[in-house]
Amino acid sequence: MNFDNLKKTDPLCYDLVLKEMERQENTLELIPSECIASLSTIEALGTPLTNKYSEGYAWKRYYGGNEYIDEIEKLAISRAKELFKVPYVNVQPYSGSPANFAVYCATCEPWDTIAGQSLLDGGHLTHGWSASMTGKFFNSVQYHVKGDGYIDIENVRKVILENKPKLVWIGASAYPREFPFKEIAEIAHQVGAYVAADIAHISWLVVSWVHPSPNPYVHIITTTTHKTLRWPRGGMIMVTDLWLQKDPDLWKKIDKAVFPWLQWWPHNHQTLAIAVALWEALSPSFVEQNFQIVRNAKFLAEKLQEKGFRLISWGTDNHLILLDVGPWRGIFLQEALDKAWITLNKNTIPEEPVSAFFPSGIRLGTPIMTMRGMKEHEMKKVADFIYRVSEEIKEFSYLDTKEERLEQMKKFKEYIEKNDSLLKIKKEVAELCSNFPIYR
Ligand code: DSN
Repeated sequence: MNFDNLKKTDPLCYDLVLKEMERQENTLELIPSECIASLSTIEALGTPLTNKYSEGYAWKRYYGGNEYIDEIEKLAISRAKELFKVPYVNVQPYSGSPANFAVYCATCEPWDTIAGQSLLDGGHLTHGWSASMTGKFFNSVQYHVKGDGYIDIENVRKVILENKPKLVWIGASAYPREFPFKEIAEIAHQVGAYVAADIAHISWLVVSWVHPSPNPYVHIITTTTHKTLRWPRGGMIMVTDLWLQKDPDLWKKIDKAVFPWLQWWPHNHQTLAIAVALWEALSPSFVEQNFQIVRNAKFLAEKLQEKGFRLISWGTDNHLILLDVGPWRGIFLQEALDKAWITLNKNTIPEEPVSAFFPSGIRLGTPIMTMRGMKEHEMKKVADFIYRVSEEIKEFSYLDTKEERLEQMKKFKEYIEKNDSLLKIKKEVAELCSNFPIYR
């Protein structure tokens, strides 16, 4: 990759890009929602398609000069229909959150009741959590997982039958198990709710048939495009045959919700990159890689368990693993691992004893490592790195008073800054990464 023009025009930004690329190369990236966009999609993102305004949909634009943009958007739509086996797709949402908000606009009136999995139990902000406007503009009721980490179907039944939501979300950001699409949708259908599956984290599993598809049970499917699909950033909304059976015209509401209710101008360079990524995803190597992501996650989970870590739900069915590391330890581990160039995120666990800001868990996943070519042999090393970092900071744990905790955090930061073992692990991590370059 070269950025000669950027280098000439803005050396400061050029330098920051190089630094970030170097960071990505040398880091073991375990955040399960991140991926490596392919070089072709990155090239597509850098095309002059970004110059064009295209208010509206293909062949119905307000501005002229959109004949090629129309072709591109149509191509993205037809490839998405083929990949996801759905009759209707909108590829214009800027990302997952705007896509989800468009679903609310298409199906609900303000203050209608909606239901989703609680954020603290692995759910997503946009499924009605109070920190998002979806939890303020709607009467949000939340369902939970059980102490063992699996979705509590009896709780789902109670929440839905008692509150009769207009819209029910199925999907989450930190759920290591298969989603019970059928069970939740059957309950939601009893109260006549719209059912939306947000498959952002697992869309690649669904299209590779590694996870059962929600298509037969739900009306709407949303996804981001930049997680394990290996695509550029963006969002999509799909309508299934089930919805078309219910109301053949309802897809028009989705289109209307995206444009003109919420967004105006599609990001054409992004649409192009999505079209290219869809083309790549229709190839068999895409499916094989997805199987390896799951194999790596299961193997890594096993190795972490052998090292004595407590896994939520005792394992994983997908690309992510949730570890219960103890109160406040989520933040300590995230920061110490960062020093060793291992990146993951702190996360709440089921029945979280502290809070989302100082949670008791960490969330990690295998997509990027697998995309770099790492397999089971490397997963064993990764488990070992995490264990060694955890041992290095084992004296830091939750303290009773706020003053004690603040004092301890200060000491912790000084400690990890000067820790030689973390530095040694960082060198080993960089060496491992150097054998698996991101863009070969
Ligand atoms: N915040 C994203 C994640 O990391 O899972 C979901 O939107």
